[in-house]
Amino acid sequence: MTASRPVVFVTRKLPDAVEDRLRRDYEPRLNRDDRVYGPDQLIEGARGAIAILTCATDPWPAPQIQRLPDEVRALATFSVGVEHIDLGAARARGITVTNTPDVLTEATADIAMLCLLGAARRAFEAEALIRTGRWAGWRPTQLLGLELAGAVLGIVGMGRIGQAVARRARGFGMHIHYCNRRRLPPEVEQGAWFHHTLASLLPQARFLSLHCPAGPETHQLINRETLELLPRGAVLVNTARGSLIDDEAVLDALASGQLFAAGFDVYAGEPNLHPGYRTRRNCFLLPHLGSATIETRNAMGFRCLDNLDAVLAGRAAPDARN
Ligand code: 8YV
Repeated sequence: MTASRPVVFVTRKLPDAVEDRLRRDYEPRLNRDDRVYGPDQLIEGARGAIAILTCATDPWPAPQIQRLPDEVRALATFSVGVEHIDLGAARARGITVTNTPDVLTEATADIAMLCLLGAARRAFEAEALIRTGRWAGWRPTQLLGLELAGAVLGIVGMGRIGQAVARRARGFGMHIHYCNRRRLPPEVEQGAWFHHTLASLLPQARFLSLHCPAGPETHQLINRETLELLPRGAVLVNTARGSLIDDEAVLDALASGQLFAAGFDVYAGEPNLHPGYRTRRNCFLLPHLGSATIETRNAMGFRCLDNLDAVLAGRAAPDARN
């Protein structure tokens, strides 16, 4: 007779290799159709489960966490961001929350560069010219963009992903300025120019890339006032979270030329982004692909499982956040 294995509720469809490991070690309750569950379905799915493997698309505010069955001991999120989970409420229920740092750094930094290049070199307009059959041939003045080499890239939030973007941007000949809670040691800073405040960084940044976590402190930190501090014709990149920017203000800046272009991978209210973006030509828009490589999504899943293994074995979870 085989001992019954712990039930793990998995809220979204995960890569095959991750689901295989789940089947090997647990009794997984999988989401085969990848439907986004509502609050009641999330609670229903958690019945009898000892752990939940969740995603940033599932909100876990305090009232929702309070409804969870008593047996739930771990909530592992398949994301580095944890703003969708009330960490304090989980702690109060004795539920360990874990995330997936490190493993998605390089993939997300690649997408930031794609957004930077896509915006600076007008990739949307260029693709559309070809796909709509309107390209009449090469012209000396066709779709002129902005040069990265020699320009300043301002990085807001110089954590793991911000640093990985800085490494890439240096390879493109960019000068790095950054704003962070604290100054980095020289060997990490690599000559980057530190700014104590956003107000000091923005006037320097022809290109600006956001890499700070979402939260009350960073809510709409890019707004009408801060956009005015950028040099005219700047490029804004956001691969962090949509809540960092005021969409109306950004759309006005894109229309007035205060922003030359924007490159976004994340949006407030995903997937229902502000409709104004869909019709603006000077935007390069991706559907939240930051960590979307085969290697990274597998590694994120394994990282979640390493954390669940630890909590369920009574060990400290490597990525406990609460
Ligand atoms: C995730 C992300 O893929 O890790 C994060 O915080 O933004 C993405 O890499 C996404 O949030 C799905 O959980």
